[in-house]
Amino acid sequence: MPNIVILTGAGISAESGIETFRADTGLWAQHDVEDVATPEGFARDPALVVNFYNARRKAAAAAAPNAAHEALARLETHNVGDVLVVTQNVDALHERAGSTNLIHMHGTLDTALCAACGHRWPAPAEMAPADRCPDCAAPAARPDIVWFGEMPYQMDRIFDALSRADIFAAIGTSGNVYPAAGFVAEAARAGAQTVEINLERSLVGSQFDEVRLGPATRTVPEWVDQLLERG
Ligand code: BJW
Repeated sequence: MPNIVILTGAGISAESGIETFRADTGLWAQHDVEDVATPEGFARDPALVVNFYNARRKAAAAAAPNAAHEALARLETHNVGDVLVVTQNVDALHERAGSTNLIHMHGTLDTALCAACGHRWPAPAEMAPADRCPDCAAPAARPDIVWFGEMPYQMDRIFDALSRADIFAAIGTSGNVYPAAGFVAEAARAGAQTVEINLERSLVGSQFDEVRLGPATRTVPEWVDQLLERG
């Protein structure tokens, strides 16, 4: 049975109504990335950052998984291989669609993190900058999000999976942000067949064996159906 590693980015949730980052009207056109997605920005203005993520949490809760999320969940249940989804997305649409072998490498909107002791707890719909940690009581709550300059989560597990991958797919990610943009090179080094599924070629598109262009709600179910037919 093949080991299948799938990296997803904002493009897979775009048709669920969640904004991407680098589109002309995307999140980085509306907010300065240095202000809302760095530890320094959080130290300067915690209220601005917490409110940015409160609004994102509200938008994510109102969205529903689409046919692309559902197709990846279907791939996992059909047992044609060992399927690991590594998402850069902080929404919960993969798990709501039914994926269980899932890593949120850039964190999640659904938990809060104590910057003092590392404790995690379910995030309230509206976090406040002075929220206290329920474990150590420090007023040090922050969104459980990986900002620029911070180490993404579960990197050992991800690199181990990439080193054993037979198939690697990157779906709806622009290839701007590392280490995720380097996963195709890691998987190719391990001998995996690599496929990019995106509206347009990403910055690292030339490194893939195959590129499938189109909206994820069409291209991902097509790709999954072909894998399932192949058995
Ligand atoms: C569709 C579609 C549809 C649209 N259907 N497709 C120089 C060189 C190399 C690295 C660095 C460097 N200088 C600094 C770094 C490191 C830095 C980095 O990469 N910077 C770059 C900007 C250069 N990285 C970090 O700091 C990371 N940490 C780190 O490196 O630690 C050290 C380390 C060392 C060694 C090993 C491991 C670690 C941390 C990165 C944290 C990223 N954080 C953010 C924000 C937080 C999360 C959040 O708020 O949600 O994560 S930034 C933002 O970008 C977010 C995303 O997860 C991430 C990726 O974006 P994504 O998903 O690709 O979205 P878009 O909008 O860019 O693209 C959407 C795509 O979808 C497009 O391609 C569309 O075409 C497509 N699409 N609709 C199909 N319907």
